[in-house]
Amino acid sequence: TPITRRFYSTNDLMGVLDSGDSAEAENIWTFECAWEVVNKVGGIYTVIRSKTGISVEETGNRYVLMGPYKKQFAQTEIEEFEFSQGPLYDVVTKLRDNGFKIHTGSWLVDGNPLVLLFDISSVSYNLNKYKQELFDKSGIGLPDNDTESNDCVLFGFMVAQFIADFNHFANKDVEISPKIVCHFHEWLSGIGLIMIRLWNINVSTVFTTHATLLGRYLCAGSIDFYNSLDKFDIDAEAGKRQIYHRYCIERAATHQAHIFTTVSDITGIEAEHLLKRKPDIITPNGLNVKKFSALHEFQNLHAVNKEKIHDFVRGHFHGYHDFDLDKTLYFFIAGRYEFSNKGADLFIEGLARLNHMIKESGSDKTVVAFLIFPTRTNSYNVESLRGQAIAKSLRDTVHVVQQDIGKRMYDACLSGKLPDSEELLSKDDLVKLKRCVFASHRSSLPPITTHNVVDDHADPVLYNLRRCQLFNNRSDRVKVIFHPEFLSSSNPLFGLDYEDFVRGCHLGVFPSYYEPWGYTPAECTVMGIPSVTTNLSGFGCFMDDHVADPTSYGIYIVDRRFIGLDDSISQLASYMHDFVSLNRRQRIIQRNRTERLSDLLDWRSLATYYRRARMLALHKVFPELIIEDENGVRHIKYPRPISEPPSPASSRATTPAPSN
Ligand code: U2F
Ligand code: UDP
Ligand code: G6P
Repeated sequence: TPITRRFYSTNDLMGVLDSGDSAEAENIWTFECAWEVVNKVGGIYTVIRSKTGISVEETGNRYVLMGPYKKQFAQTEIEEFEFSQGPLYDVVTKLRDNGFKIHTGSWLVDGNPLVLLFDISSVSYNLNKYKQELFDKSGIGLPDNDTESNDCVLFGFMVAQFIADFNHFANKDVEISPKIVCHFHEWLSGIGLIMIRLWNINVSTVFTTHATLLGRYLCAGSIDFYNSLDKFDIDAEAGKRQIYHRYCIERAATHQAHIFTTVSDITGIEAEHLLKRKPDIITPNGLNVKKFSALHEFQNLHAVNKEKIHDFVRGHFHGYHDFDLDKTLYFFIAGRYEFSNKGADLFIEGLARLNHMIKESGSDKTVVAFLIFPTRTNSYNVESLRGQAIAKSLRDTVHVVQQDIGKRMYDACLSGKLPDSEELLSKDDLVKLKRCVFASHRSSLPPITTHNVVDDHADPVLYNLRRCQLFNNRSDRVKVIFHPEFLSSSNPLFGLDYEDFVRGCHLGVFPSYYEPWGYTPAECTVMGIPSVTTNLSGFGCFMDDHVADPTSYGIYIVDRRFIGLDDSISQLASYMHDFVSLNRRQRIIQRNRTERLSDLLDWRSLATYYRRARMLALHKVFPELIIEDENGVRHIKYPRPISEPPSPASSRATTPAPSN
């Protein structure tokens, strides 16, 4: 089935396919500001970091990232240096003279973008003054006890002051006056945008939300969110949750921005109702596919990493290991621990039904399902560590015995005889092996979690696994393992990074209820691992829009919008069952197809929407960038091309080629 690319109509993108054009020639400066620049918190960090390569390619050395100074990240992630001349140098010097601490340099990621990190502690003595000004000019009052919001005020004022001064210095003694566009992400950076607008600084602004504050809070409760979107008493709901002031910042930034964007249509609808502005454009999240691309190697990588997961499973299920690893499939769910927002409730119910379905069908397959959500624990539990230790000791013993046998065979052959198979295994060896087999007997079932979870009885995953009676019994065809910690290669059980773990699995299952985008299924896709998503996730809707038959590409989209919960669970269970029914050859073919969708998720295709957002914002403030053709049709004037023509690689960058 051909991949359709409805998004990429030429008309839609008129004026923005300016790959390789020179921001320098038009004196266009792009500033991108987020609380998560060089500050790993959540998904926005992934957005900014994965995009740097293409952003620098597009805007050259006139692309500057702005974030808060966080020592632990800055020390390792940036190379500090001072600007030598030009408006950036002028502003930094002036602001430092006024007491601002600003770290400058480049981020050690693709493209090495220029970065400004603001040390908010250097202006903390101004907090009350800033808050008073914010209140006087916008009516937004912030309580004293919300440290996060107070930090945003300090950060926002520093950023706004920087941009105001930059606009001044960049305009001095230049032939072509500068056109500055500032892109802000999330409410946390919103004050910067609000102040720029309140001070009437002549720059273009873009604001992107990656979720709405209220949406996240409301969904975390048990509410029929999407059917009630138009009915919420927004102010009251925000007030009840003590986030009214944060909500005001988010809403003010949304309305003050020249161009407002969200990461998906579904979050766009949410924003329309909760923030009262329809996004001007949707800016979907991409990935740096180069980082993940393993050419045809990805199939081999799957096999290699699966072997490592096998090792873990051998240890974990020792004594109960009576299923065939060659007929075992690994499913997983992973992410921030928002139990129902991330759809862990659906997954567990779906697994219980799948267990029943596999038993009924008499299939010889086994599914091992991993649930990876960080929560509070008191380290690994003894049973899990013991399991791995037993498996290791058995492996070591077998290795020694194997060497002994080899030596005996060699000696026998040297003396001109064929070895006697009866004598190859000595009594000593037998004793060693018997000891291992005996040690691996266990009286309890293989544990359903690898850690001692704090408040074990109240933990939603454990509670629901028990409620659904998923206990890793021998008769269960679906086994479960809750790993309440993110994975890393120093993990004593798996010894695998998250990326390698994903590669070794067969299916990622992400049946989210609230998911503005959802990087986890997107990451699976570019690694060639099929995944389940929903029509309530930005990623799921995007795939549904762009791919003619997502299922055939290994993207299973569960309907959580138009059918009831029970039907959604049945649909999920039957998708998983369909997947279990595939044979190896079919799985390999499906992985190949999944991986083929990578281009769709590459920033090389999707950065186009960011550029369009910036261009639209620029045109609102700098109409001279718009030209009229002989028929009176208004076009966006492309910046002039840079001196060298773009190479084929970079022209592919932002001109999505038709797929057929
Ligand atoms: C959206 O995801 P975000 O990651 O931006 O979601 P937030 O709630 O804004 O930020 C993540 C929160 O989770 C916390 C962290 C933040 O408060 O302190 N956290 C944590 O406590 N421990 C961790 O290991 C990681 C995070 C959106 F929901 C996604 O669908 C989008 O894909 C994403 C990018 O657009 O934005
Ligand atoms: N992730 C990780 N280690 C893990 C599990 C997940 O680093 O063990 C990462 C994953 O690669 C993804 C992010 O966590 O980039 C989750 O992003 P997503 O957009 O799915 O959700 P968000 O947390 O942004 O709402
Ligand atoms: C990859 C490898 C094959 C292997 C297969 C296993 O395709 O290249 O050598 O047989 O994975 O696939 P499975 O879906 O059974 O893990």
